[in-house]
Amino acid sequence: MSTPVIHVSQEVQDAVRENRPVVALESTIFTHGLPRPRNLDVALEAEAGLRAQGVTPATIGVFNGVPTVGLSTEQITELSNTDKIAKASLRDLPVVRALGIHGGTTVAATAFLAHHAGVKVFSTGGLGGVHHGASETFDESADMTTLAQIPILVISAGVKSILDIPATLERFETLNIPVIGYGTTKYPGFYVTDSGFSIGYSVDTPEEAAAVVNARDELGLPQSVLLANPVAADKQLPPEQLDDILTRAWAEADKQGISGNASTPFLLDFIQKDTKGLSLDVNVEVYRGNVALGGLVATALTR
Ligand code: PSU
Ligand code: MN
Repeated sequence: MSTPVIHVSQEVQDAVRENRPVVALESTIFTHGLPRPRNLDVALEAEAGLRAQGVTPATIGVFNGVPTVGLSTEQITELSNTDKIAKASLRDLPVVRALGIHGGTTVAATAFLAHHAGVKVFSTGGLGGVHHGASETFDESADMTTLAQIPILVISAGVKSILDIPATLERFETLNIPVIGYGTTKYPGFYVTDSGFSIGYSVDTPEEAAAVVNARDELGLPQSVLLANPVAADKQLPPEQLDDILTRAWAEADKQGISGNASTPFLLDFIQKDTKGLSLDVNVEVYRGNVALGGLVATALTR
């Protein structure tokens, strides 16, 4: 028997086959998005939270070149402590595979691998999107174009506040990717409850979200459904503070010539330092909420 190129853990295989709820989780959030040692705590807490809901977690990443759906605790621990680990988006998978190295998978790569394993729900923090100045730099996350081709449900708190949000929403429209708010038609702004931009639809229950996913599948449409779950208003970053921080973060990135896939980690790190860790608490809170909602929708989808 040959070893499959993509490794799906036995636990995830069993849960998918038996129609039990599974939620996919990305690894870039703990390999690049969050500082040590909090990154590992957050990754393991997300898994524990899902298990407490009766949901199987499928943390996804690349371990020694093997794209893996359902990393073990030991593997998550090693990835979260690896210096200069690759940030693996979809285009990087063949490279990290061939080189046999570790990689933290972005939303794009995670969605691809989750769908390959038959997992229908994927919870993350913030999606990649259109960066400011993209009309000149062309810096648009492959998350968007990938999600246009992968039929999965992605739960996020919107796109990261560091992005050009209206441009990102326009791209989602062009790419036929539905964006639905959870209990709101105000598009969340990751660190803040309301980005200031509106979206067309909202659902109020996990069952309604599951119904949208089922309708997408019945129609045979190939794209992801995006469920945008806002952080609670009393847990958000003070909105008036955010605008000022973002202006300085962009200016600093410009000054240091940061570009490409280094932009997101740089900007997130700048905001973390500037808010003395407060943005980190919000980031973790946002993620927690999305993981819990993912568990509820995955459960609703099994009924
Ligand atoms: N949200 C966070 N931290 C992160 C990311 C999102 O709070 O590190 C990651 C996700 O994995 C997302 C990626 O897919 O950033 C987007 O990177 P880029 O813009 O280079 O495509
Ligand atoms: Mn980019």
